[in-house]
Amino acid sequence: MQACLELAQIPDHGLLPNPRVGAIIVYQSKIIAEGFHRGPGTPHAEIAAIRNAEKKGFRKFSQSDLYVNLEPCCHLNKRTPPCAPQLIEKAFKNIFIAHLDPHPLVRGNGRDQLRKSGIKVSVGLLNEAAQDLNQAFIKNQTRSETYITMKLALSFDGKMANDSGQSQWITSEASRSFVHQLRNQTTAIGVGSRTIEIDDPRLSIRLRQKSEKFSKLVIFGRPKDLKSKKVWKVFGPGRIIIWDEKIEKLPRRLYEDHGIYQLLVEGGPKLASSLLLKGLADELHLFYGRGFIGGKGRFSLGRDWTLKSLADSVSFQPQSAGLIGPDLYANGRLNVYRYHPKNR
Ligand code: AOF
Ligand code: ZN
Repeated sequence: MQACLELAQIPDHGLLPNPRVGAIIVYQSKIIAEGFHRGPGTPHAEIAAIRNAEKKGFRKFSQSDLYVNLEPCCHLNKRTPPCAPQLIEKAFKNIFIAHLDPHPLVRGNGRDQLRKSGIKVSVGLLNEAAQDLNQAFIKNQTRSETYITMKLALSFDGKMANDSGQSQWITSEASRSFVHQLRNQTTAIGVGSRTIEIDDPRLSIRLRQKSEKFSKLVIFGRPKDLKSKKVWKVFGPGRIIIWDEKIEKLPRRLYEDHGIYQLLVEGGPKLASSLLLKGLADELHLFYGRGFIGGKGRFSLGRDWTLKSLADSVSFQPQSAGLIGPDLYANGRLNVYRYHPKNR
């Protein structure tokens, strides 16, 4: 199953609304073929593995086991035909699944179809690790809400700009190019209107193919003179969403009204502070530049918070940390989403 999780992570672009899935076929204790999902409209991992096996002339599926990190799908009227019937046709001996699919039309139905055909199905190998891999998909499917990640570029003493408002550049070119990889994973980018007014960023995604270059942009508040800003040229009116409602409604409204599966918020301090304090940010990407910039901290994170004690701190669960160029990078989660259906 660990091999499935590794395969699932091969694509360097986001797959949403689809999950990351890897599959392997094992015959007589040997891996015969591997497969992984490359995104909406392309074959699911199990089918990719079967095709790869067939390409090698392999036919003994009924004496083989299949490992896949997500329950095989069984629902219709979507981009690709359901996988469960195709696995039944191959009559696998055993199928090992990490966790059930939280999609409302699956939720154990795929597993039940497979079992009815006589295939032995076991659910639960590396369950938690597999769910960690698909946090956005699980939040989308179980709550109908957008998964919200946040990138913060901070000086080493935790400021997002110096007291005169200068923020370009607190982190190095290496970190800024890594941010393009983060943008490549997401459905939409979010910024505060002050960032648009003052920094006038392009917010483009260097790594994407031309045809799918631009995702959506959510601007918090109404920036002055938007039509003269670079993002107006990059995204165009059809892809810009102006958010001026209560921030608490953000995850549901972005998901239901705008089809945004994942939002990457890129500052500034007021917006970031409010998303953090209200528990709306699900995941953090922290970049600490190596400079101490001092001052009063007009643009430090949480400047307007009035937390009574240290016990009230907003804290996250670190997942990874290291150096990117000269900068310190840490990634962590504030919210964890799990699909553990009862009686299933
Ligand atoms: C799997 N293996 O590799 C994926 C699954 O529109 P479609 O046809 O791509 O179907 C998308 C749904 O299928 C998705 O929401 C999820 O429930 C399931 N995705 N299932 O067994 C895969 N990508
Ligand atoms: Zn499928």
